[in-house]
Amino acid sequence: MARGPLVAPLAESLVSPASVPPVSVPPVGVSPSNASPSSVSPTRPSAGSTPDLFADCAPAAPGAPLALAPGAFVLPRLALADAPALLDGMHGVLAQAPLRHWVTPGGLRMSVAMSNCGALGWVSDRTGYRYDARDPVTGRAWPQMPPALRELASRAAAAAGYADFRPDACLINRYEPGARLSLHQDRDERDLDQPIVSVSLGLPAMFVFGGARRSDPTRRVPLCHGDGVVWGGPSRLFHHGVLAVKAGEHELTGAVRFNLTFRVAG
Ligand code: MD3
Ligand code: FE
Repeated sequence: MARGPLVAPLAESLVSPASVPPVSVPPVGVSPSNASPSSVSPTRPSAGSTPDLFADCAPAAPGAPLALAPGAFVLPRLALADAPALLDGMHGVLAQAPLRHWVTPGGLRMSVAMSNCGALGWVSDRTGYRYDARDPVTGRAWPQMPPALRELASRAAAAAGYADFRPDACLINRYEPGARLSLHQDRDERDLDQPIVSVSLGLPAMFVFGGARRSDPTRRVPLCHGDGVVWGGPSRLFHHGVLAVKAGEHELTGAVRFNLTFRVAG
């Protein structure tokens, strides 16, 4: 992914391709893929307010898919029942490929700690961002993607209309309190017609979601423990980020938030 600079540029410089192919399979069981943002639900108006993320996350059961933007669907609490198995699988990966703070090409240490599983992993250093078959820290191939993770990703993609999602990369992000991800696009994957699936676990976070241009207006969407999101079609290249995670305690993850993103990278 081509992460944006940690300090936003003064002028708009990034513009996505003029046309992004629409998703090839229309989402089933959800609003039309061109649903307007107003079909997004019950996020409270965030401008000027101090959202209580824990209150936003109160419904502790899976809910109907919400159209977030063209091609983007939130799957509320999709992974709730599978969360313990997902965390088990993730911790197995982290025992082989420990979390680390990458350095950006600009020389800044990322506040989010990362690792990967699957054939390819997202890495960053002073030379740039890339997908790599090896973990630069251990020199070994990334651990295999645990079946529980792969299956959840495929179930999420299917729920948003993508029938044969076969990710070859899973990026593991760990947010300690204060960690954040500045506005960026994910565009280092080879086939941008393939969606990205994300699963959030543990502490809640406020996700920031913009548009094709860095200067487009943004909206805030709380992401809760167990939430799945699928980003495809026109929204695949939309700018997005995560506000600083607030301190808290989650019964399964303790004082941190994890986010898993599943990608077809190679
Ligand atoms: C929208 N991670 O790893 S997941 C990332 O919560 C990343 O850790 C965030 O952004 C996190 O690159 C957000 C949601 C997400 C992932 C990929 C996207 C949203 C996206 C790609 C395109 C558009
Ligand atoms: Fe991203």
